[in-house]
Amino acid sequence: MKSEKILITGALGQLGTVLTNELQKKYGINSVIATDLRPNFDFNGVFETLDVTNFKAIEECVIKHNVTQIYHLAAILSANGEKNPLKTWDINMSTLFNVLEVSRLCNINKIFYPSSIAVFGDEIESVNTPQSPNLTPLTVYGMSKVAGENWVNYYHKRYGLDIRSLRYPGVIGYQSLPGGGTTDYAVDIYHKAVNNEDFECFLKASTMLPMIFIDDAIRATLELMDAPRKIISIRTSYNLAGMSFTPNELYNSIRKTYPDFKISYNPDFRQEIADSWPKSIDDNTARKDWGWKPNYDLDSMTNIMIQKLKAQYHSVVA
Ligand code: NAD
Ligand code: AKB
Repeated sequence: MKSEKILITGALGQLGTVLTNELQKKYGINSVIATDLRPNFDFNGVFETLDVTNFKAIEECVIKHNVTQIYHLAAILSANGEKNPLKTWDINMSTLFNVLEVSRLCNINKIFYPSSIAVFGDEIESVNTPQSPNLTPLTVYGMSKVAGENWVNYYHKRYGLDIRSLRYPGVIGYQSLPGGGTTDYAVDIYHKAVNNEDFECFLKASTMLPMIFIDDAIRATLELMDAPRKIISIRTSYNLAGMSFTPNELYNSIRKTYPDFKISYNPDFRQEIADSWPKSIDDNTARKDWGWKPNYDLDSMTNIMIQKLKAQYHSVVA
């Protein structure tokens, strides 16, 4: 067990729920300070209600708990972000600035900042999108992540902060629900299938997007954070790939277990966002630098998703 004290922002979100649990296993339940805007009175471990737009509140929390590492997950995602672009920019940027400044002033050892495939826009090669093309995102969320990547790089170069970052694809997991993104359909569809309900998809059947199973996403995060400092060659954010599929391919994978499952397509504003994102990602730099390799493909993910959700909804032992 290492003597680190880890602060997580946005800990009640889709990724935070699972990452908090893994960090508790790795560092000990009392070494992880989970925080979120919303309170959680049943939390298993140390929890503080914390609004990351409040600089003083973060600073006090870091000092109170002798925090040595910060995982800054709090953000507004792509689809929700488009509903109020200026507010999204404000929240995504001010929370990052606060975390960066507190980290600098309080000598935080390591920081994790999640970026996204949303940094890419309409000037990319959409198949095997490389690490460093022109970044011209079409969403305010993507713009905030591009700016965030550059600020993270700046704080590393200017102040020596050890900040590490991944451009996650759409994350798919059974433990928590997604929080307003364009890739959310790929989680929602499993919940419908397991409950024997029809599914209406907000993207077209042929929309190919990069995705990753939650176990791979969390393992990538921990592997990146454990890698020796000197091998980290990317200080903006690493491309990361898991798998790529369309709604139709996902539907067919689920139908291997639920042959009567029905899907219909009713694309909305999220179609335009998805069309501006890559179909697949070249993550060779992550593979070369710190040995990244995903373990899950579409069918292996589908098997686990169905098994775990069945257990949750129908109390079958998984
Ligand atoms: P989520 O929306 O599920 O959770 C975000 C959490 O942040 C929520 O619990 C929310 O209450 C909290 N939050 C929002 N504003 C806050 C504030 N001012 N102070 C404190 N907490 C606040 O998001 P997620 O899917 O868990 O994503 C976590 C991070 O990973 C985000 O930065 C996101 O951009 C990034 N990411 C996620 C995905 C994905 O598919 N889930 C993909 C790429 C990148
Ligand atoms: C979203 O769809 O906004 C997120 C992401 C890929 O960043 N899941």
